[in-house]
Amino acid sequence: MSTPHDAMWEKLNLDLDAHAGLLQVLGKFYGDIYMSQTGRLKGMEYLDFVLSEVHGLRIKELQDAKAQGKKVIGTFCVFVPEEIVLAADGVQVGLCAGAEAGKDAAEKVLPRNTCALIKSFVGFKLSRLCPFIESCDLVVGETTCDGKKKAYEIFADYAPVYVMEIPQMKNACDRELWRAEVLRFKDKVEEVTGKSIMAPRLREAIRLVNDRRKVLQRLNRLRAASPVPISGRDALLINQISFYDDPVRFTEKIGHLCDELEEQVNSGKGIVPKETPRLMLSGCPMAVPNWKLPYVIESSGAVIIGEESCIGTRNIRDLVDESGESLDDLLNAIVDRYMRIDCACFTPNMERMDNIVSMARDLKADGVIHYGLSFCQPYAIEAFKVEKALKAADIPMLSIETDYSMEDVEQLKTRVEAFVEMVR
Ligand code: BJ8
Repeated sequence: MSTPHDAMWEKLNLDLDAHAGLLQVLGKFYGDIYMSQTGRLKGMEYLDFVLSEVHGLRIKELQDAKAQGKKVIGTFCVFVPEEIVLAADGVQVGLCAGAEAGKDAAEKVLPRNTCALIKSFVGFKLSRLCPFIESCDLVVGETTCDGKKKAYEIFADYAPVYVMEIPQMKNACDRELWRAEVLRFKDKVEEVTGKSIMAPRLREAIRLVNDRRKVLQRLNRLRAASPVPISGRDALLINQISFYDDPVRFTEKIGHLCDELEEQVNSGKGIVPKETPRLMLSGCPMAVPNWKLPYVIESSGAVIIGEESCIGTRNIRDLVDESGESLDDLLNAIVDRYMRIDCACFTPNMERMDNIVSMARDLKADGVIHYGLSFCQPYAIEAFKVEKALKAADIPMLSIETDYSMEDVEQLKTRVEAFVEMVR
């Protein structure tokens, strides 16, 4: 069936048949997981619309921006400072992919035992399925885990790739390395966009990204209420869309949604009964359309009340200091804020343990489900320390490793149901 966006997708060199198949599967999946929920907030209609047009109207907006001379910069990691891209009048989009489509193509150039997230973005590119990747003037990788680091070498044969070096420790010399990388990135962004980054624009960009973080912080605070006012699936979707949508519009829409949520909380209304077990997710990021585990959890009699992940709290916990006068002050504030990210790629990474325990307590979680993508060593190994920290705080944890396939859904359901019964 043809759509109004076919000509645009053809121009972007997508494989139209395979892409139509992907959209069809995605639509069905979304219907089953999202539209089957009852009592959703009115504000979620905006998110439903954005998702339905994620490859359509949003891509058209990117093409329009490009026609006006703006550059589109794609990223895979929350370490890439969006403030710098926005200050150079660019548009930043998240490229992490959460679907299996393209897996066969990816496995021709990557080992099979590579994490699903990496296979997904490589597969999307090789199979010409992602209009975001095809819209990018620059794709920014980073040296976080070994899998990603080496995959970018392969990805670079197909797209304009630039890689940022991320320190693995947090000593003074690591901060220096990171500062040098932020400055090198600024130079690269200036080269690609043809714009010089000045203090006033950078301050404005810092405020804009902070405002988006603040509205998501507000959403998280509202989720601490009992009964829980919004499903974990909907909250995850909001976080996922924050990586694609126009930041100003997104912040405004989520602000309205939070107003609605606040009314629900004040009137004691919830999406589920008060006694429903409250679970927190922790671990690897869940990129669109990776909704499998949240669906399994919320159809097993529990509700998700927070995500300790990069598509969740890790991306919004810390703000950049806006008070700097000079360009140097502002860049240093960016360096310091991003150095606080507690990704499992760091060693040691004790602040993550502290953050998980305090988040679980603040949200009054009855238990934590640690989610690791199969073959992700940083998170799989760190799961043992997370369990120990939670045990000391008397919070039960279930560790799950899975990928994007649907083969293990029944098995996951059995394990999650048993855990829900245990914490109930
Ligand atoms: S800051 S979590 S977004 S690196 S799941 S590809 S770690 S093998 S995604 Fe991440 Fe940045 Fe860290 Fe966040 Fe590797 Fe693990 Fe795969 Fe991963």
